[in-house]
Amino acid sequence: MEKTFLMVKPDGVQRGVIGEIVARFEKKGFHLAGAKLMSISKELAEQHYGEHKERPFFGELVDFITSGPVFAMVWEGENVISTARLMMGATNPKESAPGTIRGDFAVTVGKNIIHGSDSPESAEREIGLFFKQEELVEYSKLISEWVY
Ligand code: RTP
Ligand code: MG
Repeated sequence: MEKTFLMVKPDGVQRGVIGEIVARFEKKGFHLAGAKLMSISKELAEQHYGEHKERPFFGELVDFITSGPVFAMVWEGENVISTARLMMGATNPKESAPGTIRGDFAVTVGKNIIHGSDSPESAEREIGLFFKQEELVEYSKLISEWVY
């Protein structure tokens, strides 16, 4: 089953929306396969956002993502990578539709509440950066039968 890496960013943790965000993915029918509240080191932040190294906002992005605890998660389900991105909404909350997480909870691109992997390759890479294999659980077929 497909897996993705999602993370409530420091702004989402401080604003108390972890539960609301988890609830949206649970209600959708996805399964939580791992989760932890953690601090991100500068090194991990630079690796995680490595693709943006040359962008003018890189320093700000690293400072922000290391500015407080984050809630890191692995979710699984059919098409969970692209569907989670739809549920998150556009990167810039000015453009994210109401009903999406960023559309409902965020105002600016620098504080946009949630991260989600954007492809199967980044999902695999990011899950590996944040979680050890033994921190993830497998769901039984019995549970999945109520969704698929
Ligand atoms: P994320 O990686 O955090 O899930 O966000 P994303 O895929 O929707 O957007 P991405 O292009 O990967 O950008 C990563 C994060 O960088 C910040 N950003 N700031 N100041 C700016 O113009 C700007 N552009 C992007 C955002 O916080 C974005 O989530
Ligand atoms: Mg991204």
